[in-house]
Amino acid sequence: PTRNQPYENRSNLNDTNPLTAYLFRLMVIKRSNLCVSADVTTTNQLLELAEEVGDSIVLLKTHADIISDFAERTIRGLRDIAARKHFIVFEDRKFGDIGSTVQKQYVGGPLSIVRWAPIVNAHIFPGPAIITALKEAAEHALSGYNAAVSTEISADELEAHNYPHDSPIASASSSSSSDPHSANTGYPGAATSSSTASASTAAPARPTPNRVPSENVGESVSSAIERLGSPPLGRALLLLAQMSSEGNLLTGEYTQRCAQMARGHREFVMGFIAQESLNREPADNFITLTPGVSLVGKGDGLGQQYNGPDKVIKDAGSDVIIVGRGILIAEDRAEEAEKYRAAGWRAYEERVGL
Ligand code: S5P
Repeated sequence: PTRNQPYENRSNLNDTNPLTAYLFRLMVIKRSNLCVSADVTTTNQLLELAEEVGDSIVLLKTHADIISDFAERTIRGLRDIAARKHFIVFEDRKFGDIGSTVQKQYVGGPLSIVRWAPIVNAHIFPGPAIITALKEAAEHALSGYNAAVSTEISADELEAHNYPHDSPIASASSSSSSDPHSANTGYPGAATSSSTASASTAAPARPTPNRVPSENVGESVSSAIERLGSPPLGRALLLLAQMSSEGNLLTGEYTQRCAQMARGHREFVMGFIAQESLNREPADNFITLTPGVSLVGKGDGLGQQYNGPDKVIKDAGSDVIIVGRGILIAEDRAEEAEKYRAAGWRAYEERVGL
C-alpha cells in the first residue's frame, strides 16, 4: 500500500513512529536512502569513516562489540559527527534472548547501547516479549529526559541532572540549538568545514571535502535540515524478518509472524531488516532496510549474498540499502558512498515515479 508512495507522504501518515517520520524527511532532504555499515574495529576507524561518508548517508550502522577500544570517546565522537552531518546511528545488536536479559544488554554492560543508539534491532525467535522488554527499557532510560525536554532545560543542565558522566542522549537531542556549527552541515554554503568541528571529536584529523548530492538545487540542504531540526528523543526497534545469508531460516511463516508482531507494536517497531517490503495491510508504513547490497559483488565466500540497489529498492520495494564492504574497501570511500547514494536514490525515484 505505501510501497509506491514518496517518503515525504509516508512521513505524514497517521501512526508513523516519530523516528521513522523524521528519517523519511531526512531522506528526502539528503536525497539518500543509504545506510553505511561501519564494520570497523577501532574508534578512530569508526569516526574517520563517519566523517568520510556522513554527508551521503541517513543512517550509520554500527557493531559496537567489534570496536576494540569502545569508550566514551566513541560515543561522543559518533554523537558529534551524527549531529553535524545529520545521520542517525543504528546499533546492529541483533538482540535475541529473554526479556530480562535483553534489557540488561540494551542498557548496561560496557556498551550502554540505549544511551547512544536511537535505533537497534532484534530477532523475534524468543517471542514478542523481546519487543515489550526493549520498549520498556528504552522508556525507562529516557523518562528523565522527556520530562526535562518539555521544560526546555539546556543540554548542559540536562547532563548535570541525569547522566553526571556524560549524556549523549541529551546532547544529541538539543545540539542543533546549542551548537553553533550545527547549521553548517558540510554542504556547500556552509561556512564551517567539517574539519573545524571535528577537532572536538578526537577523530583522526582527515578533513573531508564538502560534498553534496549533485542533484540538489533550490533551497540549500543545510537550511532544509535546519528547519527539520534534531531527531526526536525516542528510541525505536527494527525486527529481523529476513536475512541476506545463504540458507538462513528466516523465511515464510517466520517472516509473516515477524510482520504480525510488528503490527502489534507500531509505536516502537519502526520496521524491518528484510530483503523485501513487508507492508501488506492498509495501516502498514514500516520502513524496510536491506543488507547484502553491492554494485559489483555476488557473495563473500562466507554465506553473504549480494543484490544491486535496483533490485532491492525498485523491484523488492525496500526503502534503505545497507552497504558495508562495497564502500569500506573502496580507495575513496566518500566517493563510493556517493555512488551508492545516487544509485539507491535513482532506484527509489523510479519506483515511485518521480
Ligand atoms: O541479513 C542480514 C542482516 C544484517 S544486519 N545480513 C547482513 O549482512 N547484515 C549486516 O549487514 C551484517 O552484520 C553486516 O554488518 C552488514 C553487511 O555487510 P557487507 O560488508 O556484506 O555489506
